[in-house]
Amino acid sequence: MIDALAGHLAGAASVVALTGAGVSAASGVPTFRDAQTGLWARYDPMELATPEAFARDPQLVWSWYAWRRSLLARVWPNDAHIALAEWPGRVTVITQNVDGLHQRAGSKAVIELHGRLDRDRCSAVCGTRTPASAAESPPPCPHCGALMRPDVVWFGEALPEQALADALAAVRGADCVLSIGTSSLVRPAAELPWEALAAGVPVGEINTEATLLTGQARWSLRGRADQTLPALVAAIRQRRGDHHEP
Ligand code: BV8
Repeated sequence: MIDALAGHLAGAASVVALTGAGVSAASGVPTFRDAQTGLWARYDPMELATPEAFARDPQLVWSWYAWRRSLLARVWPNDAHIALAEWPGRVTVITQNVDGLHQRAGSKAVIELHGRLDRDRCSAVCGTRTPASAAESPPPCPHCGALMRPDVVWFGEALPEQALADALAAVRGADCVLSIGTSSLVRPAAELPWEALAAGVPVGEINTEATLLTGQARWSLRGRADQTLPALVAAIRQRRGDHHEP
């Protein structure tokens, strides 16, 4: 299956990689559905990652993000991020992840659908954004005084308009869309491969488990992204006769 996909990708001028938490798993970043550890084991991320939770208990939500930020401080991009950063040809990464690991691996064309954990933004409407604060409690917005919050998209919140528009244009105009390390459950991100299929763009999936997309994918590789992507890049290079290292 990897050879068939490599054969198509070797001739593809424009590839889109839609990535989820499974791509960062090998870096030690827990996926959203992993059981949370320690103090946070009793909380459901889906409940905490909401504006209602922040309005109800800003300190609790802020502390959860401080814990997640502390985990991120100790992780590095893994071979999946590096394979995408060294992709043989043009690749646009559309990520649901908020960890910034694609950019740290060297990817240049990255569309972030759900924001970034290393940034804060004003919880009111002034739009002020700052680097993530290490304060114990949500600091006041330097501009309007409202509480600052992590600059991520919570459940029930709209995705950044420009990012979503760019993502839709990218998948519709691609020669191939790869859905990598995502359960394909969270919308509207999960709709992007379907938009590609509707535009006649073939879809491949790389995931450790089957998803709702698997039946529609022309190529479905069951495996870890940090092992499958490097093998796929090597197979593409071989097909192209690219023997130089990146
Ligand atoms: C919106 C930032 C509307 C925050 C995140 C009922 C039906 C349909 C939709 C809804 C509904 N009820 C509510 C909704 C909408 C909701 C939604 O989709 N809910 C789902 C769960 C039913 N969506 C929203 O609320 C979105 N907004 O709809 O707004 C609107 C419109 C206009 C105006 C106002 C409002 C906002 C969604 C964004 C939420 N924010 N993150 C934070 O991080 O704290 S989502 C968060 O969870 C992640 O960013 C990620 O996107 C998601 C988890 O998904 P995955 O990345 O796929 O990770 P997951 O753990 O699920 O899967 C990992 C996969 O990898 C697994 O399949 C595993 O097998 C695989 N894997 C593991 N290891 C590896 C691997 N694969 C390869 N290699 C490995 N090594």
